[in-house]
Amino acid sequence: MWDRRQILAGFGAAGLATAAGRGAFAADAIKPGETAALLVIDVQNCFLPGGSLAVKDGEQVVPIINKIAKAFGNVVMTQDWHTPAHVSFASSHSGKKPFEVIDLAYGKQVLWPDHCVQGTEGAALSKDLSIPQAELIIRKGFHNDVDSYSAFTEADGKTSTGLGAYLKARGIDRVFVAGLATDFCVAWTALDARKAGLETYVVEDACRGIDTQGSLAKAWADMAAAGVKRIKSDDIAA
Ligand code: VGL
Ligand code: ZN
Repeated sequence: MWDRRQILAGFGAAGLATAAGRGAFAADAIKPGETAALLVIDVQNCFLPGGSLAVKDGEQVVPIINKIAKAFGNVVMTQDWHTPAHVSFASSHSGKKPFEVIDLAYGKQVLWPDHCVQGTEGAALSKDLSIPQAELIIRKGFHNDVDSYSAFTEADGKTSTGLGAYLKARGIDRVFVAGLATDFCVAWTALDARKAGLETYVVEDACRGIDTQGSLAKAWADMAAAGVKRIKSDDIAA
Protein backbone atom coordinates (compact mmCIF):
# COMPACT_ATOMS: atom_id res chain seq x y z
CA MET A 1 0.00 0.00 0.00
CA TRP A 2 1.06 3.60 -0.56
CA ASP A 3 1.77 5.71 2.43
CA ARG A 4 0.67 9.30 2.82
CA ARG A 5 3.96 10.80 1.63
CA GLN A 6 3.89 8.83 -1.62
CA ILE A 7 0.32 9.91 -2.27
CA LEU A 8 1.25 13.56 -1.62
CA ALA A 9 4.21 13.27 -3.97
CA GLY A 10 2.23 11.47 -6.64
CA PHE A 11 -0.98 13.46 -6.82
CA GLY A 12 -0.15 16.88 -5.41
CA ALA A 13 -2.56 18.98 -3.39
CA ALA A 14 -5.54 18.72 -5.77
CA GLY A 15 -5.44 14.94 -5.77
CA LEU A 16 -5.13 14.91 -2.00
CA ALA A 17 -8.13 17.15 -1.54
CA THR A 18 -10.26 14.94 -3.79
CA ALA A 19 -9.17 11.75 -2.11
CA ALA A 20 -9.67 13.18 1.37
CA GLY A 21 -13.13 14.41 0.40
CA ARG A 22 -14.11 10.87 -0.48
CA GLY A 23 -12.89 9.56 2.82
CA ALA A 24 -9.90 7.73 1.41
CA PHE A 25 -7.73 8.47 4.44
CA ALA A 26 -7.99 6.61 7.68
CA ALA A 27 -8.76 9.84 9.54
CA ASP A 28 -12.24 10.21 8.07
CA ALA A 29 -13.01 6.75 6.73
CA ILE A 30 -15.70 4.84 8.59
CA LYS A 31 -14.51 1.59 10.12
CA PRO A 32 -17.50 -0.72 10.63
CA GLY A 33 -15.99 -2.61 13.59
CA GLU A 34 -17.15 -5.74 15.39
CA THR A 35 -20.53 -4.39 16.47
CA ALA A 36 -21.56 -3.45 12.92
CA ALA A 37 -23.51 -5.48 10.39
CA LEU A 38 -23.98 -5.01 6.66
CA LEU A 39 -27.59 -5.64 5.62
CA VAL A 40 -27.75 -6.68 1.96
CA ILE A 41 -31.33 -6.15 0.88
CA ASP A 42 -33.08 -8.20 -1.82
CA VAL A 43 -30.32 -8.60 -4.41
CA GLN A 44 -32.50 -11.12 -6.21
CA ASN A 45 -32.99 -12.00 -9.86
CA CYS A 46 -36.49 -10.46 -10.07
CA PHE A 47 -35.01 -7.03 -9.25
CA LEU A 48 -32.11 -7.38 -11.71
CA PRO A 49 -32.08 -6.96 -15.52
CA GLY A 50 -34.50 -9.43 -17.12
CA GLY A 51 -36.42 -9.79 -13.85
CA SER A 52 -40.14 -9.16 -13.47
CA LEU A 53 -39.61 -6.07 -11.28
CA ALA A 54 -36.21 -5.03 -12.60
CA VAL A 55 -34.73 -1.98 -10.89
CA LYS A 56 -32.92 0.33 -13.32
CA ASP A 57 -29.16 -0.32 -13.15
CA GLY A 58 -29.76 -2.74 -10.30
CA GLU A 59 -26.89 -4.96 -11.39
CA GLN A 60 -24.45 -2.12 -10.71
CA VAL A 61 -24.81 -2.57 -6.96
CA VAL A 62 -23.45 -6.11 -6.98
CA PRO A 63 -19.69 -5.40 -7.37
CA ILE A 64 -19.97 -2.48 -4.93
CA ILE A 65 -21.67 -4.65 -2.31
CA ASN A 66 -19.12 -7.44 -2.83
CA LYS A 67 -16.36 -4.89 -2.24
CA ILE A 68 -17.71 -3.25 0.91
CA ALA A 69 -18.71 -6.62 2.38
CA LYS A 70 -15.00 -7.37 2.84
CA ALA A 71 -14.93 -4.74 5.60
CA PHE A 72 -17.65 -6.51 7.62
CA GLY A 73 -17.43 -9.42 10.03
CA ASN A 74 -21.25 -9.55 10.14
CA VAL A 75 -23.34 -9.69 6.99
CA VAL A 76 -27.07 -10.41 6.87
CA MET A 77 -28.90 -10.76 3.56
CA THR A 78 -32.61 -10.55 2.89
CA GLN A 79 -34.82 -12.27 0.36
CA ASP A 80 -38.25 -11.04 -0.67
CA TRP A 81 -40.19 -14.33 -0.49
CA HIS A 82 -43.81 -14.16 -1.59
CA THR A 83 -46.60 -16.69 -1.90
CA PRO A 84 -47.79 -17.29 -5.53
CA ALA A 85 -50.92 -15.12 -5.16
CA HIS A 86 -49.49 -12.59 -2.72
CA VAL A 87 -51.60 -9.59 -1.71
CA SER A 88 -48.93 -7.21 -3.09
CA PHE A 89 -49.32 -8.56 -6.64
CA ALA A 90 -51.62 -6.64 -9.01
CA SER A 91 -52.61 -10.03 -10.44
CA SER A 92 -54.26 -10.87 -7.11
CA HIS A 93 -56.77 -7.99 -7.48
CA SER A 94 -59.17 -8.04 -10.41
CA GLY A 95 -59.00 -4.98 -12.61
CA LYS A 96 -55.82 -3.65 -10.98
CA LYS A 97 -52.54 -2.95 -12.73
CA PRO A 98 -48.96 -2.86 -11.42
CA PHE A 99 -47.95 0.40 -9.68
CA GLU A 100 -51.56 1.27 -8.77
CA VAL A 101 -52.12 1.86 -5.05
CA ILE A 102 -54.90 0.24 -3.05
CA ASP A 103 -56.07 0.41 0.57
CA LEU A 104 -55.56 -2.71 2.65
CA ALA A 105 -56.41 -3.29 6.32
CA TYR A 106 -52.89 -2.14 7.30
CA GLY A 107 -52.71 0.88 5.00
CA LYS A 108 -51.75 1.82 1.46
CA GLN A 109 -50.23 -0.88 -0.71
CA VAL A 110 -48.49 -0.35 -4.03
CA LEU A 111 -49.36 -3.21 -6.35
CA TRP A 112 -46.47 -4.90 -8.10
CA PRO A 113 -45.92 -7.28 -10.98
CA ASP A 114 -45.63 -10.84 -9.68
CA HIS A 115 -42.10 -11.16 -8.24
CA CYS A 116 -39.93 -13.18 -5.87
CA VAL A 117 -42.26 -16.15 -5.59
CA GLN A 118 -40.99 -18.67 -3.05
CA GLY A 119 -38.65 -21.26 -4.53
CA THR A 120 -38.50 -19.75 -8.03
CA GLU A 121 -35.38 -18.71 -9.95
CA GLY A 122 -36.58 -15.10 -9.77
CA ALA A 123 -36.48 -15.23 -5.99
CA ALA A 124 -32.92 -16.57 -5.90
CA LEU A 125 -30.12 -14.28 -4.75
CA SER A 126 -27.90 -13.01 -7.57
CA LYS A 127 -25.29 -15.59 -8.46
CA ASP A 128 -22.79 -12.72 -8.76
CA LEU A 129 -22.95 -11.91 -5.05
CA SER A 130 -19.73 -13.03 -3.47
CA ILE A 131 -20.08 -12.77 0.31
CA PRO A 132 -19.14 -16.17 1.71
CA GLN A 133 -19.17 -14.96 5.32
CA ALA A 134 -22.86 -13.91 5.21
CA GLU A 135 -24.26 -15.43 8.38
CA LEU A 136 -28.02 -15.10 8.08
CA ILE A 137 -30.63 -14.83 5.34
CA ILE A 138 -33.90 -13.28 6.47
CA ARG A 139 -36.87 -14.07 4.26
CA LYS A 140 -39.79 -11.65 4.35
CA GLY A 141 -43.15 -11.09 2.71
CA PHE A 142 -44.05 -14.76 3.13
CA HIS A 143 -47.43 -14.11 4.78
CA ASN A 144 -49.94 -14.13 1.92
CA ASP A 145 -51.96 -11.13 3.17
CA VAL A 146 -49.19 -8.85 4.43
CA ASP A 147 -46.30 -7.30 2.52
CA SER A 148 -42.93 -6.68 4.14
CA TYR A 149 -40.54 -4.15 2.64
CA SER A 150 -38.69 -3.88 5.93
CA ALA A 151 -36.30 -6.59 7.08
CA PHE A 152 -37.44 -5.90 10.67
CA THR A 153 -41.24 -5.56 10.72
CA GLU A 154 -43.97 -6.52 8.26
CA ALA A 155 -46.20 -3.89 6.68
CA ASP A 156 -48.89 -4.44 9.33
CA GLY A 157 -46.49 -2.54 11.59
CA LYS A 158 -46.43 -5.25 14.24
CA THR A 159 -45.31 -8.67 12.99
CA SER A 160 -41.59 -9.06 13.61
CA THR A 161 -39.22 -10.91 11.29
CA GLY A 162 -36.91 -11.60 14.24
CA LEU A 163 -34.04 -9.54 12.81
CA GLY A 164 -34.08 -6.93 15.59
CA ALA A 165 -33.84 -9.61 18.28
CA TYR A 166 -31.08 -11.37 16.36
CA LEU A 167 -28.97 -8.24 16.04
CA LYS A 168 -29.50 -7.38 19.70
CA ALA A 169 -28.54 -10.90 20.81
CA ARG A 170 -25.35 -10.61 18.72
CA GLY A 171 -24.42 -7.26 20.27
CA ILE A 172 -24.78 -5.32 17.01
CA ASP A 173 -25.45 -1.61 17.44
CA ARG A 174 -24.86 -0.16 13.96
CA VAL A 175 -26.05 -1.29 10.56
CA PHE A 176 -25.07 -0.38 7.03
CA VAL A 177 -27.84 -0.94 4.49
CA ALA A 178 -27.33 -1.65 0.78
CA GLY A 179 -29.25 -3.31 -2.04
CA LEU A 180 -32.60 -3.00 -3.78
CA ALA A 181 -34.68 -1.00 -3.91
CA THR A 182 -33.60 2.27 -2.26
CA ASP A 183 -37.13 3.65 -1.96
CA PHE A 184 -38.85 0.51 -0.69
CA CYS A 185 -37.03 -2.32 1.04
CA VAL A 186 -33.81 -0.39 1.73
CA ALA A 187 -35.61 2.68 3.10
CA TRP A 188 -38.15 0.78 5.21
CA THR A 189 -35.35 -1.35 6.63
CA ALA A 190 -33.25 1.71 7.46
CA LEU A 191 -36.22 3.47 9.10
CA ASP A 192 -36.99 0.41 11.23
CA ALA A 193 -33.32 0.09 12.16
CA ARG A 194 -33.52 3.63 13.58
CA LYS A 195 -36.71 2.67 15.46
CA ALA A 196 -34.73 -0.23 16.93
CA GLY A 197 -32.17 2.28 18.20
CA LEU A 198 -29.42 1.26 15.80
CA GLU A 199 -26.94 3.72 14.30
CA THR A 200 -27.91 3.45 10.65
CA TYR A 201 -26.07 4.16 7.41
CA VAL A 202 -27.37 3.77 3.87
CA VAL A 203 -24.65 3.29 1.29
CA GLU A 204 -26.04 5.35 -1.57
CA ASP A 205 -24.06 3.95 -4.49
CA ALA A 206 -24.68 0.39 -3.27
CA CYS A 207 -28.45 0.91 -3.78
CA ARG A 208 -30.76 1.65 -6.71
CA GLY A 209 -34.37 2.82 -6.59
CA ILE A 210 -37.64 2.04 -8.35
CA ASP A 211 -38.97 5.63 -8.12
CA THR A 212 -42.72 5.44 -8.60
CA GLN A 213 -44.87 8.51 -7.80
CA GLY A 214 -42.08 10.41 -6.09
CA SER A 215 -41.10 7.49 -3.88
CA LEU A 216 -37.33 7.96 -4.17
CA ALA A 217 -37.21 11.60 -3.03
CA LYS A 218 -39.69 10.85 -0.24
CA ALA A 219 -37.61 7.90 0.94
CA TRP A 220 -34.43 10.00 1.21
CA ALA A 221 -36.33 12.77 3.03
CA ASP A 222 -37.89 10.30 5.49
CA MET A 223 -34.51 8.67 6.11
CA ALA A 224 -32.78 12.01 6.71
CA ALA A 225 -35.53 13.03 9.16
CA ALA A 226 -35.07 9.77 11.04
CA GLY A 227 -31.32 10.30 11.43
CA VAL A 228 -30.19 7.78 8.84
CA LYS A 229 -26.69 8.67 7.64
CA ARG A 230 -26.27 8.75 3.86
CA ILE A 231 -22.78 7.68 2.79
CA LYS A 232 -20.95 6.34 -0.26
CA SER A 233 -19.04 3.10 -0.52
CA ASP A 234 -15.73 4.98 -0.63
CA ASP A 235 -16.45 6.36 2.85
CA ILE A 236 -16.02 2.87 4.32
CA ALA A 237 -12.48 1.89 5.27
CA ALA A 238 -11.37 -1.07 3.19
C1 VGL B 1 -39.33 -4.49 -3.10
C2 VGL B 1 -41.24 -3.80 -4.15
C3 VGL B 1 -41.85 -5.00 -3.86
C4 VGL B 1 -37.93 -4.16 -2.71
C5 VGL B 1 -39.92 -5.67 -2.80
O1 VGL B 1 -37.12 -5.09 -2.53
O2 VGL B 1 -37.62 -2.95 -2.59
N1 VGL B 1 -40.00 -3.54 -3.77
N2 VGL B 1 -41.18 -5.93 -3.18
ZN1 ZN C 1 -42.04 -7.81 -2.82
